[in-house]
Amino acid sequence: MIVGIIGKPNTGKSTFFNAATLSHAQVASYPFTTIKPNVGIAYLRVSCVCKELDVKDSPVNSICINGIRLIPVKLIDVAGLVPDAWKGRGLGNKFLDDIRRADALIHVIDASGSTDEEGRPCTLGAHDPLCDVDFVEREFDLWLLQIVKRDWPRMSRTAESGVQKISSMLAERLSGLSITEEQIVESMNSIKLNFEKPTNWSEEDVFDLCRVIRQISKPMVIAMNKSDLLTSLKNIERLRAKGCLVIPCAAEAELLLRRAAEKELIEYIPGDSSFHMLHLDRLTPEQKKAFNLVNDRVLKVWSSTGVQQVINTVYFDLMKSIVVYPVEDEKRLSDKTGHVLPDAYVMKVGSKAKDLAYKIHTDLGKGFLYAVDAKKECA
Ligand SMILES: Nc1nc2c(ncn2[C@@H]2O[C@H](COP(=O)(O)OP(=O)(O)O)[C@@H](O)[C@H]2O)c(=O)[nH]1
Ligand SMILES: [Mg+2]
Repeated sequence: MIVGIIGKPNTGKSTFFNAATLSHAQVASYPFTTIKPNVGIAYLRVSCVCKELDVKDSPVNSICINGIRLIPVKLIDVAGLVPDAWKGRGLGNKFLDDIRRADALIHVIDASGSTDEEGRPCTLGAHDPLCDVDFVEREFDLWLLQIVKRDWPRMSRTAESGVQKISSMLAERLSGLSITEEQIVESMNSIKLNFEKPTNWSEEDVFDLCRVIRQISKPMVIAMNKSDLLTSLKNIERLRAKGCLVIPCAAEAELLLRRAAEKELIEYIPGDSSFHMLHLDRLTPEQKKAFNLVNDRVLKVWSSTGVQQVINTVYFDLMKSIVVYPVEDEKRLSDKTGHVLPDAYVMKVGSKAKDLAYKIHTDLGKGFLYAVDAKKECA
C-alpha cells in the first residue's frame, strides 16, 4: 500500500512529506528496500497490543513508545499539479507517473488562501481554497477520460461483439494505474451503466465512469494546511459544511516539533496534542517564541498539528486497514530469537492469515499450513 501527496504548488506538500517522514527513532529492520528520492517512510500511530496483553515488547519492524506503536508505511511526494496538467502542462506527466502507484491520496490544500490557482503567492485570503478541491479532481478525471477515450469506438464495438468484456478491456487499459477490474465493475454498477451496450454510453456516461473509478480506486482525504494562519479557520469550516472529509493541518508546525524532538529539546510523539519542553536553559528566545506560537495557533485551536491524523485517516478510514502482530511462539508472543511482539503489519481488512504469511516472506506463504489467534490462545 502506498499513499500519494497531491495538490497545486506551494500548498506545503513537501513540508508535509518532510514532517511525516522525519523520525528520530528509526526502525531496526528497514522493511522497504528501494526508496526513491520522493518516496519516504511515514508512521501509522496505533495503541500497541502490548498494553492489552500486558507484556513488555521488543519491536523489530516498528517502534513502541510508552504503548504507542509506530508502524512504517510508504508515502510519495508527488509533483505539483497546475490547471491543464492532464494535457501535459507543467509537470503534468511527472504527476501522473507518480500517482499511478498510489492506493490513496492526501490532497494538501493551502487553507489560508495565500496562493493563487497556479500556486503563486498572493495576498493572504485572496484565493478561495475551495476551488482547489474541484480543480484537482477535475484534472484527474480529465486525464482518466483521455486514456479511456483513446480508441473508444473500436473498444466499445469489440466489447459488444462478445470477444472481451468492456470491464476487462478497461482494466487492461488502466492496469498501469493500479486500478483493478473489480473496481471498474463496482464503478459501472454504481452509476448503472449497461455492460452489454457500451456503444450506447454517452460522452457524459464515460466521464461519470472515470469520476467514479477515480473515487473508488484513489480515495482522497483533504489536508487543509497552513491552519496556523488566521484566514484558514473560516475556510476549513466552509469546506466541512460541504460534507468533505477534511483535516486541519499545520505541516510546518509538525516539522518544527519533530526536529525539536530529534534534538531532544522537547518531548513529543507525532500525533500528540501537546509537547513538553526540556532543557529550557538551552532554548533561545526565538525557539521559545516559535514553540509558543505552535501552542497558541495550532495545538490549542486544533488539538494537534493534524499530520499524524491525516496518515491514520488514510489508512484506517479510506483504505480500511487493520494492524496484525504475527508471532512464531504463541505462548511467549515472540519470534524465534525471543523478541516479544516483534512486528506489526498493516493489512487490508478481510485479509487471511495466508496473505499475512506471504507479506512476511514468499517462502512462508508457499509453505503456509495454519495459523492460530494467539490472543484467543492466551485467554
Ligand atoms: N504558515 C504555514 N506555512 C506553511 C505550512 N506548510 C508549508 N508552509 C509554507 O508554504 C510554502 C510552500 O511549502 P512547500 O512544502 O515547498 O510546498 P509544495 O510546493 O506544495 O511542496 C513554504 O514557504 C512553506 O514554508 C504551514 O503549515 N503553515
Ligand atoms: Mg514540493
